[in-house]
Amino acid sequence: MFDAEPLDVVAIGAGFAGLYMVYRLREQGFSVHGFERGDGVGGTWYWNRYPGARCDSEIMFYSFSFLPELEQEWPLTERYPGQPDILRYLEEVASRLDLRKDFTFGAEVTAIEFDEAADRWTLRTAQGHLATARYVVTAVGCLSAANQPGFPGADAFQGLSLHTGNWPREPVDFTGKRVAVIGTGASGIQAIPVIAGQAAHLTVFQRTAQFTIPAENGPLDEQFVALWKRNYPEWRRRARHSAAGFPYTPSITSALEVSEAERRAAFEAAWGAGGFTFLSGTFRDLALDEEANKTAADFVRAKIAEIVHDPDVADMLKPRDFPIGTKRLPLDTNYYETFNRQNVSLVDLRRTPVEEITPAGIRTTAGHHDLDVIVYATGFDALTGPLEALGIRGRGGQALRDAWREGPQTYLGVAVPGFPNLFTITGPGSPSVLSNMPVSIEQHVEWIGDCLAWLRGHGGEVIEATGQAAAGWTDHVQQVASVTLHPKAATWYMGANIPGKPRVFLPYIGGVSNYRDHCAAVAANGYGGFAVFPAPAPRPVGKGDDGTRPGDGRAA
Ligand code: N01
Repeated sequence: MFDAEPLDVVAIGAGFAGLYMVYRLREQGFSVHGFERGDGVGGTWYWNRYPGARCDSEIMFYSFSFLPELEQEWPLTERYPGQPDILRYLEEVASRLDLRKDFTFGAEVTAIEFDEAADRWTLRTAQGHLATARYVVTAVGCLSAANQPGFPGADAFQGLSLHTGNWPREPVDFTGKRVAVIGTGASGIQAIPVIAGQAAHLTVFQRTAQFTIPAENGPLDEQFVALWKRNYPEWRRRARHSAAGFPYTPSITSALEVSEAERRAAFEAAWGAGGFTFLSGTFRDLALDEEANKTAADFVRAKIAEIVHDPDVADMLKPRDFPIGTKRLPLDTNYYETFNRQNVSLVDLRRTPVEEITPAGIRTTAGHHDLDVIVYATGFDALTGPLEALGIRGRGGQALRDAWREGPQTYLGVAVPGFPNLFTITGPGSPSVLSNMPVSIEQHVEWIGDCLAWLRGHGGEVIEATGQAAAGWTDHVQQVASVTLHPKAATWYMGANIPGKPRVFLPYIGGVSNYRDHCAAVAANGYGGFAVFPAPAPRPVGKGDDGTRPGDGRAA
């Protein structure tokens, strides 16, 4: 139970990040409490219960590395874990570590204000909770503020309206229903084949056609699992020191230095194997070079033409206006095949835009679609949205939303100048959504835990990223992105899906391993780029008073 005593730390969110952060700080002897708007743990996996919801990271490395016993005991059944499996996993973590007692659930944080006289944060929830703490750690995820398009008439729809990112707890039965799915990103692409299997009729409203690669999901072989479990520490090490948090070896070959036949064979093999290695494991320059990228895009467009029987529908499904991989590449199970079903139709919103939602359905410029259910698979106000929704006000009462009017300014994606003692797990400017999330979350949690231990050991109470350090890091984030094809596409990585949002590349694409080294160097250098008050006395670099080296520690 939360008893309103002043705390060392408040954490917000009870997904992977919040659970580990609260556990870590509790073990370090800090008084810490978490607030979570859902009624239980799970974060992303609590809210995204839509049919077909499944993780695109393989199950072997979509888990914590700091729980070696659970790692050995947890069943690895399917290649990709479904939403219910991941939710069960996080519930098990919460039970084993006895974490629920350190959280208040059903508590939506709406205001977090820094009191400069006391150097403390005051936090309020919509449900009336009030807390004060020296430090605040946000663990609210990158994709937790649902993007609900403002179609005229949407509120008047008499049927059921659902958003994939805010799905009800009870399963929705689509049997006999006329259903619309608006949006064909990773969520829509997972949901569409499953809903099509239940609904009387499914109409897919597509604004931008997407590339997608077969997931090739299926049961895992027992021998494979046993071998994997025996070598877990090495796989984890490789994931930490990789580009994207996956323990695979990237290709070193250019798509342009091999013959057409070799290129096709590589793409065909990766398509058959399924998964993200279609991009990273085939050729090294698909994300960097337009000509190389086009070879992969052409391959997928040819696959769409092969799979989809109706040539007009196939044509509508072929993505043409962005390089493959610049929008997050979804993995699918029978996505393109679904458009061969008699009960599925496709509406191209570029040709026939939505005019309005009516009480009975959706009217486009081509006519009216009668509907019982509308599923909005329209994505999220990514990375900045969940943070700005917390109502954070830093020095001088400045709102985070105002500080980030031209785009987020962060130092390492974990701290913001003008907002002392605030840490943002997987914030903008960190690898976050470009990586296997548990790997990036663990790195941030451990770095923050080490930082707070170091402050305590050095008598520091306030730590704040300097404006100069944040400006330098923010420039670096943009510069690294500019080497890739990403800025050429209008994507949520660029803030382009939200009207009025500044167009800057939000995550850090320099790689998980480089990023980890960078953060470790900052810590080893006495938290260079941060101002600390009271300033720590000069002391030999390396040893904190609690006996840990900054940046080195792991929880268990
Ligand atoms: O959202 P999206 P998502 N009118 O933004 C369309 C992660 N994820 O929820 O492309 C009509 O990708 C929009 O069209 P356009 C993953 O990182 C992970 O699918 O903007 N359409 C697009 O088609 C992913 O990238 C997993 O033109 C509108 C769609 O809605 C991220 O979440 C599973 C519209 C939104 O696609 C977000 O994926 C699922 C409008 N006004 C998701 N507004 C796993 O690994 C938007 N759209 C499990």
